Amino acid sequence: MKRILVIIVALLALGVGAVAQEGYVPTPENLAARERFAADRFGVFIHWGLYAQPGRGEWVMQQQNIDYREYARLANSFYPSKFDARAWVRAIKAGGARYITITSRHHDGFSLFRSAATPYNAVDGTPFGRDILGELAEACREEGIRLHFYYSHVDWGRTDYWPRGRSGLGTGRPDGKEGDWQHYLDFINRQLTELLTQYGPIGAIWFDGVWDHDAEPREAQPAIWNLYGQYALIHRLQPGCLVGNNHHLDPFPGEDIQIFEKDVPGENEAGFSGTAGVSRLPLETCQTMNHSWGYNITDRAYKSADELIRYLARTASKGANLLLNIGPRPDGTLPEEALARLEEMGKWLQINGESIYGTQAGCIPEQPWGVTTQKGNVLYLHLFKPQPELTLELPGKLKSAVLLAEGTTVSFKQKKGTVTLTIPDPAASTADQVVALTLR
Ligand code: H79
Repeated sequence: MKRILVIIVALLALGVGAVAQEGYVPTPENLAARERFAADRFGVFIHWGLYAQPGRGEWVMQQQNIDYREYARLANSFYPSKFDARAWVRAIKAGGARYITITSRHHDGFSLFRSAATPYNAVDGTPFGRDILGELAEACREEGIRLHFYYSHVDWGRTDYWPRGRSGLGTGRPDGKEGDWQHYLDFINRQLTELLTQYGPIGAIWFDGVWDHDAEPREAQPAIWNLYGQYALIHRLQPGCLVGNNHHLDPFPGEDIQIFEKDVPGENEAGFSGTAGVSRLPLETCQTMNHSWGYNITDRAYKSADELIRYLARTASKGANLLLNIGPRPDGTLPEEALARLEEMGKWLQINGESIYGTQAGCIPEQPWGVTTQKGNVLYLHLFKPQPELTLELPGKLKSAVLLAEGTTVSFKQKKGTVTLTIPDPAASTADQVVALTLR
């Protein structure tokens, strides 16, 4: 196996695209897009595909060792009669999210969009026959919210995906000579071209799956997957499109954002970010609302709206975006539990958004009472529990302090670098009470 990959790597290294993004210098358009992205702070992730039907999450094919030919029959019953892209986008926008990242194709290999590269797609391969991503792109354009595409490097159903990696070994793909890795890489480029030419401006391409070949070292990954070729293609087609890759490694040249899976940057709470440091790129943390990405019919373990609001503040306090997931049902609707949480987050952001959007990591690291974000000379304290009185060391002299929600003045005493605040109405909001401190 190792020898095969080494040969592939050597062959690919000769390819032109393979080195195109080394020494990558982002264009001015790209840098502007990074700034917009970082200012957005909150996006909604959508995991949707054929796997919504069995309702056991997007890894069901691997977990149940479903043969790919049998799994593909799920396309025959893909008919989400209640799918309404505009309703999704409106709910997500009202929830305060500024962008949507949707699975254009997950590890199961089914494409949610019109693709000439494979008939195994929503338009040509299902009775529904509609271009899900096309409808979503139109609704996003109308509602003024950015659209990002998730794209899987792994494919559990294609015979040209060979050598196989660590996952999807029980799905019936032949482990033999039928494989044609170069053909698979060409297929990826064809699909990326479609995604970047069929749907208007795309905010980001979000790759996932490099870890499938993590038996090979980090240095080998760009050539194995033709990452530099893909990144160059994306940047050529849309210079402002950001490239992110959920490989759990330090970023490679050509990547514009760094992704953390179920992990506030620097904490490695899910254990996926083991060897990755926190780079200077814009950061994004993706997280589930319950325990599943794709629709899971029995997963009722939803985090509360308050917890999610605090998680958003915690990611912002580390200078990162939160990409919060929803797994739509097979009928095309978003689960009520998810809608209710979005609504609560939207209400909170309506009032407290100033302390999240366009902010940077706060100069005071996480404390027992909460976290901080900042913008210019304003420092936002996010109080996670009732805090009648609070003493802090500040980097400058305090000019004024107010409760962001009510606009109520917070009285304070200042002496030599420390300030003591008296919160007039502690825990008016149970989720996160924000105090805005204006410094001189
Ligand atoms: O799309 C969602 C998931 O389906 C996908 N990423 C999110 C956003 C994902 N699921 N799991 N992972 C990513 C992490 C991969 C876990 C692994 Fe392994 C552990 C890869 C290598 C070790 C499982 C066990 C696969 C091979 C061995």
